[in-house]
Amino acid sequence: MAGEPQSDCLFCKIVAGDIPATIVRESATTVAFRDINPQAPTHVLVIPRAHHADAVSLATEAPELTADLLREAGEVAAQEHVAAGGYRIVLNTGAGAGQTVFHVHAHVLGGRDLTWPPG
Ligand code: IU
Repeated sequence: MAGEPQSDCLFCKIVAGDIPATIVRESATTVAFRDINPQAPTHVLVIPRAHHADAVSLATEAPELTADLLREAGEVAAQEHVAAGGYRIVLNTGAGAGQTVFHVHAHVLGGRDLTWPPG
């Protein structure tokens, strides 16, 4: 069922505390932790505690959590001192776009110049 923990989901395991992660921020509905393969000086993933596969699934199944996710991404940027210089929130959606973990996660990237278009 939408939102239920998935036993084979790595990010559900991070939420449960079964796999370690460097958590930088938590809210009632979200967890934010450092990406293990950072692509910028600040690279934090923000995820809902509930399991939803991607951004569009989240917006369809639990629209209020979509707002939580984006607000927390902004809070992470402020906490990491990258908000003033500009930062990027990335929601890779689908394998063809590079999504490898199918528990929605917002990448918060900052602390360097970010080029456009992304690769
Ligand atoms: P993607 O948008 O699905 O490609 O992003 C998945 C990210 O999860 C990617 O940047 C990985 O480095 C990151 N990640 C992680 O932080 N910890 C993990 O244990 C695993 C992946 I697996």
